[in-house]
Amino acid sequence: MKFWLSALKVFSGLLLLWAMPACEQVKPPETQQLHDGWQLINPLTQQQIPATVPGNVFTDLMQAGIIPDPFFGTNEDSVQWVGGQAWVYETSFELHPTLAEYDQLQLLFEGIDTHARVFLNDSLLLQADNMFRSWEVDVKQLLLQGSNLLRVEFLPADSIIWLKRQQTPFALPEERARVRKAPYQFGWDWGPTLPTMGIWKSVKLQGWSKAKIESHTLYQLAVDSTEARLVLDVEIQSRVDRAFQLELVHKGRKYIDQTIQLHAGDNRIQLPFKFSNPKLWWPNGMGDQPLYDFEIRLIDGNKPRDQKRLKTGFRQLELVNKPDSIGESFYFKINGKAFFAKGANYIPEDNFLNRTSRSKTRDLLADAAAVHMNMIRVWGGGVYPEDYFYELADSLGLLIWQDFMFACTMYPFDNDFLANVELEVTQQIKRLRKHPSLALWCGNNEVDEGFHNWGWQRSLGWTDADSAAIWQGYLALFEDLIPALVQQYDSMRPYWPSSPSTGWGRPESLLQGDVHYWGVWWGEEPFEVYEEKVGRFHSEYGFQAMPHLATIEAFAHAEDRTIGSEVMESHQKHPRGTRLIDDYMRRDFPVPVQFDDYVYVSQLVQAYGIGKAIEAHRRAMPVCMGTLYWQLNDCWPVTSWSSIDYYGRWKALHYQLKHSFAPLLFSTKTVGDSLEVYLMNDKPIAFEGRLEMDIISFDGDVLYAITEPLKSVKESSVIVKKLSLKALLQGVDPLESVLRVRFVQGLQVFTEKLHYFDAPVRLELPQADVNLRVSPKGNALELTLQSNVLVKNLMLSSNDADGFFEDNFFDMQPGSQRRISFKPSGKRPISQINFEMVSLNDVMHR
Ligand code: BMA
Repeated sequence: MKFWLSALKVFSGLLLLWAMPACEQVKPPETQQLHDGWQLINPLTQQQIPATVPGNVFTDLMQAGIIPDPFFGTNEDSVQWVGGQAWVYETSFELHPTLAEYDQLQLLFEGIDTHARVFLNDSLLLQADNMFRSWEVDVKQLLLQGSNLLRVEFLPADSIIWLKRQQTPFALPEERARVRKAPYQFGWDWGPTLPTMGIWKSVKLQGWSKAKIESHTLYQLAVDSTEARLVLDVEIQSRVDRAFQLELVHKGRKYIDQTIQLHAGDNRIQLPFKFSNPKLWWPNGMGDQPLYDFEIRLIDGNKPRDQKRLKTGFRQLELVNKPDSIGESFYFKINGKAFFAKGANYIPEDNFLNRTSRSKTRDLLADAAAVHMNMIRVWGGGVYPEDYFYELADSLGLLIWQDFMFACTMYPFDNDFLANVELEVTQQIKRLRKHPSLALWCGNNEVDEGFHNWGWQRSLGWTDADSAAIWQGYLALFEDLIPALVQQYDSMRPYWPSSPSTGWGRPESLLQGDVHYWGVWWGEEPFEVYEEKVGRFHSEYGFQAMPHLATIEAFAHAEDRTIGSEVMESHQKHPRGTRLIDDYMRRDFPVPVQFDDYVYVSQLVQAYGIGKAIEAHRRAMPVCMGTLYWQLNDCWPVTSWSSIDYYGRWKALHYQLKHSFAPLLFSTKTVGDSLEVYLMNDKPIAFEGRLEMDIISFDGDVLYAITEPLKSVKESSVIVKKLSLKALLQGVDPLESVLRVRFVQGLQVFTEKLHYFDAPVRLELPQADVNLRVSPKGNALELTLQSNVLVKNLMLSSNDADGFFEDNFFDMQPGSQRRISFKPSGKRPISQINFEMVSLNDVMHR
């Protein structure tokens, strides 16, 4: 039987060979990159300067010394003309001889930003109008032997917006919605207005003959550790009606080896197969991230006509959104296990996207994973990140909540707009669906919330008919078109129309779906409100802090480094930002006079507030099952909600996340006269040991001590101790002492929490005199710190601002010693690195 089968295979292979023209050579596709020799032309002056592709107008003009760095001082204002005029990019190239041999030659632009006409040797090739899609055009007939001229003429987005506005009877909340261009470039409450233009992604010629693989993925129908039931989904463009062989290979073994009949045109082929004993892929903190390499081969005769690699991990992911006794749940389950999502919102890493890189993204995402995050939300006002972003997320175990790029406004809904979005969304789904990290597709950011709560109907003077039409347009886009595309091309992935599902001012927002709780900050409520307003899944909430002092120094001269200066205000994009930071600081912290102290305390305020929110959300598990604060990173140096600034420097908040997101954590809550001690345990195991509670005066006297056995419950949040505050504080001055709660086994401290009885501003912190010794340790430096009294929020800093402290902004207990390792950046000799310290004690005693 076996013999006959293989004989049949050989025979059909021979048949295939015979069916091909005798002289035809089977060559896999090849590409020729067109990144060289570009010139940027100003059509108003005809001035030409060398240009970088991929790139954009601003960075080219900066490189040529024509404009100053828009990130410095108030330069953003003086470069506004750049985004307001037309620009031309031009290069010439010769076709590689090997490419000329292909039947098909296509010019591929992976991304054009945004409105442009592309000419090849004076023929109009295409008119681009969407930054988020790629463009592919047949050019074989247009290419010349010798030199070819490629010219891309850009129009400013504002001129297109203006034209489109003339053709519509009503205004949109943000007119930028009329173009498919990264929303944040038009200015945001953390970002400058720098609408770039340019060829922002790769441009290349690609040659192929007969057939090529257009897209590919593996659908995971059902996965467990004994078997994965999968479907290979491949799209093939063919110029011939002919049989090919399709193979799927992993480690030399063919999982699929099948004859497929292609017809000229687009072909979609779906082939089921099974994979035994897969090692499961888990989010960070829950297990490993094994990834499997597959090769998909399109065989013509017996040679590869095309081949693609696919790296994926096996996991079964589910969004559980079901009515329950409270309202409607919202949580994720992976490989059958419900888990608490911990993470942050991600915005583009730069205004000039050509300056981002795999290594910068790796650092950022590694910093997220290092503080126990397991989920990142790619927010809908930016761009769809590069492939490497998802590859890194796959390998770090960071699940991705992926918004489509729509944010904070209503959108057009004419047929052209919908057709444009359809292409964009289809391309993005096909590009990203193979990643095990991709958890959820979400239609938009705050569009539903905005329509129902932000008063646009009145402020924009919409008639009832306008309003109804705009809402119908919303439904057509987010409840109809986009989910249908997700269903068509990525049916195993959940879709959620809008984040949040309900605006934070409405009571239902805490009972169902996801919520962006902005009562704190936007609503100016005190941080304590975070403890009451706990929803089912917090996909946003946040508080601003100033960036690292060295980051401020990179954009402000010494004389501009004062609170409220013009330069500082141009790097604070929230209209009430400076005042709000000050107001919240005043409530709970001392307000320093010195600028550098103010920067430091602003970071403590943020860490204090967000720490309260995270603990409240985690305490409420399993009613609440996720907390993604706003925002992980910045796109330029600015005062913002980020926990890591533009230069990758950690604010106090990011250090604190190590504790707030730790799998095992104590949290305290005051309810009337009682103090409730919670123990949160995200791990699938129970820990056993002792609970130790001590009240220690700031000078080190132990005023109260109890110890008792303690066993944690796996994957839960439980109250492990309830105490009367009155009894606890007998003979204790609450402003001069701290309660230390520890979970101990033998000499090992599983987790520890310091609970203060009042806000920092009211504590009577003693004068601190921290002793610091520095000694080399391998490539790092080790700092040994010692204090006799309690030190609150000790900040270490160095003249090597890009060096990294293993821990920072921490409290030191009286009589304690800490060793902190410092990893130098390599930017200055180790012998010249020095350190400084400041604590809240110091600020209070100035
Ligand atoms: C959220 C985001 C952003 C904004 C942030 C802070 O709602 O979606 O629009 O930057 O608030 O205001």
